[in-house]
Amino acid sequence: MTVFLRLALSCVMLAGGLGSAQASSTRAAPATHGAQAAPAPQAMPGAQATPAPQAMPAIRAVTGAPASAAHAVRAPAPPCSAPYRIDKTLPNGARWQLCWEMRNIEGLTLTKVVYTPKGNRAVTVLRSTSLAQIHVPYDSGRPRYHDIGALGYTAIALQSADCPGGERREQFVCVTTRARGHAYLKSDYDGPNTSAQGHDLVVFSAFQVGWYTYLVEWAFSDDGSITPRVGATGSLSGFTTTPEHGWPIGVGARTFETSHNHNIFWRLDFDVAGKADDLVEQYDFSGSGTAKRKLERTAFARETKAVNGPMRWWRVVDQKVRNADGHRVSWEINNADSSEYRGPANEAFTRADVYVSTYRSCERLATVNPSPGCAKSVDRYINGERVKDPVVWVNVGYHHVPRDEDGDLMPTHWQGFRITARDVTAKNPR
Ligand SMILES: [Cu+2]
Repeated sequence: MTVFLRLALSCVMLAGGLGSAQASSTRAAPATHGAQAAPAPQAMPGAQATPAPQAMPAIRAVTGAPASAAHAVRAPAPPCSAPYRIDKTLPNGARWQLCWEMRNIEGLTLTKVVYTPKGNRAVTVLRSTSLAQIHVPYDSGRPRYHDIGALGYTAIALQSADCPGGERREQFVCVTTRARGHAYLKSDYDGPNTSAQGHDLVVFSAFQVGWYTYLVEWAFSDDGSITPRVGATGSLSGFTTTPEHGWPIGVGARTFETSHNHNIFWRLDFDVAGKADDLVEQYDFSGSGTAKRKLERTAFARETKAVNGPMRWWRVVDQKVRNADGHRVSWEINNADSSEYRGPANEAFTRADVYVSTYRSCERLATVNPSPGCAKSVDRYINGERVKDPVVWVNVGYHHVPRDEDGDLMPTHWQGFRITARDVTAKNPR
């Protein structure tokens, strides 16, 4: 039954005219590095998106708004039409506003993300965010997939049970709310405890890429934080190898399922408190092995790549807009949960965990970038230019060593990172 469904899916995709790009990403054959063909050009943020001629009927492009509307600090209704507009006030009074669209190449893309803490002004956070690649190299050296080339075409129509408590938008997107545990709890010597439960606005889509189902999700929390993450489920690909590259799956130790990495790249075009004056900074705390720790700040005025390190984090700060305490408004980026995969020399894009480039509309994917006349991978975007409008690329790896429990259906394995409000409000806006 499942085999039939997969074959049917492949047939539908090929009938959609996707040709070699889709054949690569459905894993009909091992993709050679950089071999994926580019689908039709797609509109970029702020422009009118037009459906590609060969688009399947189920995939919709979204009408955008004039670019000038994207950078207002104060936030009226997001400039997108009703099915593509998300405007949610969570139980504690925090409000998130954004637009979504399903792009042929990147898949689910969120734009014009605005946060309004309870009792405070609205503040822009992101001009757009989407996945930029899912690189899947196997421990035996082959295959080495680049699963994003035409992700939008692989979107799965969600059923009611797939979107619990939420609303489905245009079949492919679920918008829902989830409890996230204690927002805070404090005891009081004389009286009852003070506590509250927190909530997330969650926006996700699911994509069928070969045997894998990828859940692509962003959670917008009522404390101003954002958690982008991807869950891989569906089925294992079934590649077998020798014992040093895999793990025995099934009875005895006759077949070894190949271990592999999922190196997922996100592209985040930040507009913190408006488009202007954004700067990316790196923070380190030296003094390991001693009793003290000393704060060290590094400003990324020019395009830079960076690797993870103990206690290291980054932030995108608006150098002019301040909160009521006079502190600059920023969002912090924490990428502490990565396997930090480093590939061979011809996969230089795996050699860093965070890249900061200045905005260029043609720089869309972290590898096999489809834009004509543009560099092909994120490591090549970094060439020392002054960063006027920062785009942050976050690379999060997960090393998947198969286990018996992965036998169908495969339990979802999640990977992602955190973006936290830092000095957006002068105190907890609870
Ligand atoms: Cu896996």
